[in-house]
Amino acid sequence: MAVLELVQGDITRLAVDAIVNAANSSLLGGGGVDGAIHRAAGPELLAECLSIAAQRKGRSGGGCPPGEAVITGPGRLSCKKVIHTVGPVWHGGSRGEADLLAACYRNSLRLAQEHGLESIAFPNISTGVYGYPKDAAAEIAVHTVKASLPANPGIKRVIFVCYDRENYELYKQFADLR
Ligand code: AR6
Repeated sequence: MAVLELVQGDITRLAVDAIVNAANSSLLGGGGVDGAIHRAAGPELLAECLSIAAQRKGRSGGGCPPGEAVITGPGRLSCKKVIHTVGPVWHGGSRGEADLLAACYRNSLRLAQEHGLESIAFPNISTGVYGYPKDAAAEIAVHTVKASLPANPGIKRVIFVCYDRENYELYKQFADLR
């Protein structure tokens, strides 16, 4: 079974196989963790995202609809791959936000498994600009990852990376994170 870890800090600094980006449907970058990842990765990452967005143009939801995930190379980052997933915008909870957020974690893990990536770092998807309540998002993140591990046996380490103190304190309440 994979080890679940908790870290407070900047996800771009982590030595892992896969870094997950909380992107938007255009895949063309933005603020928050998306901005930090693109700044650290450089223009090669944006070029790859542009090409994926162009290939997927015309599908509903644009380059990457909420809940789905795509994978690129790392640009200048030291990881092997970046997995870009799009979290739901919080609208009060009645628009399928919980299912979409869970799908982000599930689809990211599936892509990591398919690409032979053994360690994966997640930011707290949707809890910044997209306004998802942090406590509910933490619960979904930890629960979904645990439930998805048996189907993805190649994954040995999952790291939850909390940038802000509030998220870090919330995740600390899960006794099985180390
Ligand atoms: N490392 C780890 N986590 C970070 C970092 C970092 N360097 N910087 C911020 N966070 P957000 P969202 C945390 O807003 O809510 C973008 O513009 C932050 O504290 O990045 O999914 C995209 O392009 C927060 O807990 O993502 C989309 O348009 C978490 O990352 C939109 O924001 C997520 O915050 C996506 O919104």
